[in-house]
Amino acid sequence: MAIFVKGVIFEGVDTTAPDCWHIDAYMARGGYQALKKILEGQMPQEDVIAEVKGSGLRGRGGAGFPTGLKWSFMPRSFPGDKYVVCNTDEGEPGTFKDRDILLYNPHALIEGMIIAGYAMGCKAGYNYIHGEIFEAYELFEAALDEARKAGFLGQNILGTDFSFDLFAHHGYGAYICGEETALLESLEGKKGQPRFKPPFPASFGLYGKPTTINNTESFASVPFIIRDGGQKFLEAGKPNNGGTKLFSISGHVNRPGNYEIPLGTPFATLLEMAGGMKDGKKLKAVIPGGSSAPVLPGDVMMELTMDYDSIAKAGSMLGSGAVIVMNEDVCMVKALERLAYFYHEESCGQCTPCREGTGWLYRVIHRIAHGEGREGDLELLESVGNNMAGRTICALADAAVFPVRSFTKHFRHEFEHLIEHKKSLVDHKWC
Ligand code: L3W
Ligand code: SF4
Repeated sequence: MAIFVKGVIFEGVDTTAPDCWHIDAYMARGGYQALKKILEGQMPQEDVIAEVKGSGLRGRGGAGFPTGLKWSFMPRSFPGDKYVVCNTDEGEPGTFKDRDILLYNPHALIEGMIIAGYAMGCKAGYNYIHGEIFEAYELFEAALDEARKAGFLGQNILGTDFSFDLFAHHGYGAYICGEETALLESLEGKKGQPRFKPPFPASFGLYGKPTTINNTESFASVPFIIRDGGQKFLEAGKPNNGGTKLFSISGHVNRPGNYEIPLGTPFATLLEMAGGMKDGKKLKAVIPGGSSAPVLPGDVMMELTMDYDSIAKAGSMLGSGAVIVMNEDVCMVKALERLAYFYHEESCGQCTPCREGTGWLYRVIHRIAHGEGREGDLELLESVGNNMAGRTICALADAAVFPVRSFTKHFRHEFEHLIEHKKSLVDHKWC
């Protein structure tokens, strides 16, 4: 995958060099200076959190929740253990950015997690890594060894009284383990099923202790924020949308891959960076933030900038930054069928509306896609969706409903045509 290097994580990283992930290469790029700055300069914990707050960094895993605010939820005077956990359980269809951080710049994540541990008074951290990315897992373990040998992990880091250790944990390949509380259950060795929230992990997390969970990209952005200042990070993006962000572009573009660009960059520019539309075909639709984000018509996307507020205003979500580009040949019914199958397959089954509803959605969309749709099926989809969204323990049910609502809203004529004529409006040989 190509990585277009422009942002705070991949600036100066030569991803074609086999040794780019090593600690020496990282330190030559200014790595671990942020950690030295806070430990040697004895920067108070609250100042570190204030710097992260000031950066405008918003969670890069999907929800876009302000990272500094989340850090400030951790109880300061809690007498027992507290934990910091990284969510590298990247499983959202379209998303493939976090594995590249592990493969090409793992020390940025390690340094970010150590700084987080310091700021929130934690002695241990875990990185929960998706169960199907073996090379990235092994490489991250090797990077942890390097950090330990260099004295950045372990007891009395850099001769101070701050001690912190970090462990990698290989997940099990289930999408639902990327939901933060399911991840915690899985990390504890239990079945990976979401817990009811509240309480949030900040008060009841790993082993029932205060825990902060952030996405890989969020942690990996922290060294830059501490070293160069939150203000500089903020200015790299736009107000309320600080910094640069990794976008994973897939679909009908000439150069799919990860692109790290300032938040607020026009979608048209990003598309151009990715080499434009493959075979000169027309842009039909874009899912701007991973499969859970509502789909938008191509002409709407061409007017938007890639940031949380712009995409939300248009009725979708920036999510994890997974941009799925679809050309004029895509049958939107078939595309939705594939997504519906995914959520049906990945529902953990705890909540009846999700367990049964995802199956209903899939079966109805499947029959429409296969020329067996019935009059009233679109209304049925709407009704099933209304009985799922907002009625379950976690957001997976909502995530299954959003694509159904948006596909049937923006591309209704394709569904109606298939139901009426038992034939797709477009040739869908791509699927
Ligand atoms: C303490 C409060 N903590 C909120 C914390 C909460 C969490 C964060 C955001 O879903 C989305 C989902 C997917 N006291 C708090 C509090 N928090 N209020 O803030 O919380 P929330 O519930 O808004 O989001 P979430 O459950 O983390 C994540 C969407 O992301 N998504 C999924 C992407 C998947 C991947 C992947 O596979 N790697 O990225 C994409 O769009 O649908 O809506 O930490 O504890 N009062
Ligand atoms: Fe499990 Fe679905 Fe309920 Fe989430 S909404 S807890 S995935 S059944």
